[in-house]
Amino acid sequence: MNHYPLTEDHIRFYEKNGYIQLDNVLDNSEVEVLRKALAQAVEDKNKYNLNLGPRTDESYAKVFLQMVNLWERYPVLEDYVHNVRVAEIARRLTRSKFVRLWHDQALIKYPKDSKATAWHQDTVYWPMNEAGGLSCWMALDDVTMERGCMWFVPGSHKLGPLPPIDLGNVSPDNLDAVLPLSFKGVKPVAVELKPGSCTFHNGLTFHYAGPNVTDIPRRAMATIFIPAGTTYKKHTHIVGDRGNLHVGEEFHGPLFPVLARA
Ligand SMILES: O=C(O)CCC(=O)C(=O)O
Repeated sequence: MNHYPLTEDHIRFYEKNGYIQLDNVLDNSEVEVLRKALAQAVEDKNKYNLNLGPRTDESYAKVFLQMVNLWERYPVLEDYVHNVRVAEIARRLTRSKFVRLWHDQALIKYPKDSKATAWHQDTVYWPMNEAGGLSCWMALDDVTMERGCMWFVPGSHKLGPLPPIDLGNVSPDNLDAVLPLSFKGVKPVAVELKPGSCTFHNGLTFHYAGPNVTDIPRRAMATIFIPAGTTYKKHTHIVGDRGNLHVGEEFHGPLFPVLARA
């Protein structure tokens, strides 16, 4: 497996802005494998109750189809979470000895009756004492603004954790409602991606995705990584309370495998 040519400048950009765009991380054949696996998961979603949307809130279903921990069911997606080229980027961006998997998720924003993903930080929904977790959001389609690309507020990870937002019940575009005054002048950045290109974002960085107003679905496969030293805190989360961890204990065990190590 050849490593992605990540430079010290990339790492510094990530540290300063809380996100980074990296192009051509996967090639066409790797993207095609993921598309096929997602198509299978979509077909299986009722059989295995994979879609988190209806389980949380009806309005959520228009935001996206969200299927988590697919790596446990589909060997091809297990291979993908272990893709060292991707995981090694996460390890180096966090300057960590190793990174573990927190969970994966397929995020498919269907066209037409589509809602935006509201501005939010991720970390505030996660059962962890430390910040530092980050997501790789891999585009499997041409993801333009019209198709619901991701937007980030540069530097907003430096705000630290703010009170969580009720994602089903907010006006999704209202960035002013979620950012403190000190950030009012900071312009969000839209990141359009080609298939196989991705963003990595810090779990504290405010991000958003617009509705999909095109005719085809927007498919993304996200992997969430946690750096060495991340410890467990009791907190309700969509993936459930997994791994029998004690409060304050470092994440470990087969549900949170190490994916890259220095
Ligand atoms: O895919 C989206 O619309 C939003 C994804 C997101 O919030 C995330 O990956 O943290």
